[in-house]
Amino acid sequence: MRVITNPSQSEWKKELARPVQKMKEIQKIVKPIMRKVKRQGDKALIKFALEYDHVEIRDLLVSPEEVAEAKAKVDDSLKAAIQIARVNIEKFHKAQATEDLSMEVMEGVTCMRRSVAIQKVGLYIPGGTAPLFSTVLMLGIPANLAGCKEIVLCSPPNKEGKIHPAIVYTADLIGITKIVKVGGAQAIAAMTHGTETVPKVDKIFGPGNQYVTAAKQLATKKGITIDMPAGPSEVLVYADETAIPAFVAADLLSQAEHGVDSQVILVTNTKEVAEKALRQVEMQLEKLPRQVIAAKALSNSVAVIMPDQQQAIDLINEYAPEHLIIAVKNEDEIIKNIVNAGSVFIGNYTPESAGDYASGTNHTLPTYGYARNYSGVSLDSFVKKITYQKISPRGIQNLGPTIEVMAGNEQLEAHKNAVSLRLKYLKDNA
Ligand code: HSO
Ligand code: ZN
Repeated sequence: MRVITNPSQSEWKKELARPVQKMKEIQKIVKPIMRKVKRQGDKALIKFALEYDHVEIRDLLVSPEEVAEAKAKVDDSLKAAIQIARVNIEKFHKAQATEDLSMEVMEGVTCMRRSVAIQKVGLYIPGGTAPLFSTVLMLGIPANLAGCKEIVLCSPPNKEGKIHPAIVYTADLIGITKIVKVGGAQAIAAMTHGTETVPKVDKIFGPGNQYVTAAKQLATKKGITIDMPAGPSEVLVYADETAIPAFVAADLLSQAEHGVDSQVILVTNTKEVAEKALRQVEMQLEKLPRQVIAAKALSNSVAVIMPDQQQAIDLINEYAPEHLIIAVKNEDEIIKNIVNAGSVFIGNYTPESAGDYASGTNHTLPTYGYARNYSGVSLDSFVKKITYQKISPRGIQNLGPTIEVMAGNEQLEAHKNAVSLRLKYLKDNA
């Protein structure tokens, strides 16, 4: 990890630059995949499984027998942990529901707003070295709570042609019945265009590698929305002498172990705080099974010594971290001034892992600086809000003249007529 001291504001962008994403080149690979899936449906998915996952898939859909097999493979301690996480995530997301709105804004003019579920959603769950069954909870639970009519989950098959048992178990637990053995860009293509097995969806959620990200971007050109633009995961820890160096290091490493392109940033008020934490990083890194990945991520990462608190806050807001851990004495003061962050973890006893798994907040969060203008996934991500209005005869008499004046001034005569005809009708039939 590089260490820099008190960089001037003009240097922040360069010093905290995120790893570049070569999206254009990746899209060149992904476009033909999208096209093939559109044309050949399931046949293309089976072909890509052979080519990329090196496995022959006969049935793309996970069968009830496979669900039972997965259930038997997940041990009881994991089942109990998933249950606790599930309850917390359900509680916090259920509380996010907003009341439907109905009000008479002026006599006879009633406006309403109602949340309606996005009808068909697709959840992508990566497999590979770290099968993220926790993401099944983070996406599946709010989709259920919102009342989405169709939920399809896609995840890549392993060498035995199976999705990781914990992913299948978790999906089944929360009532997802359409679990499909397809990964990578081809999974996103399937949910974009629809195949015999995979329904075409309205919105696609979930993390993934650069191919998945590129495919999700292409999906948006086909009228489908996505949870948010994705980049590699990241954490920024702001620590002072009240922080416990071993905890700071563990938090940095928990993010670093996600992938070689993860980025971790440490901001401290003094050189001593930074040195103590970095010493701990070295010690803990040695013992990690994923130390090669974490070490590579640390090489993209930086510790910033920033004695001035206001400057530190400005730097955090400019970087807009996906995860922000605050381990400083005047935490309330800092938090009040944070305006760009995906999710904030407060105090020495709040590791990012809590939010990653089980505290109740969602772990699908804006990366790559998108915390400036995006929220993390929540119940809201699975609904859209429809507005309604109903105007009575008295209401149109009250509001009509206002509309007539505005329409007339925009020189939109037909708009004006839509009111004038009604007002005349009411007058004639009074
Ligand atoms: N830190 C990841 C989420 C995750 N961590 C899942 C472990 N499992 C992105 O927020
Ligand atoms: Zn994580």
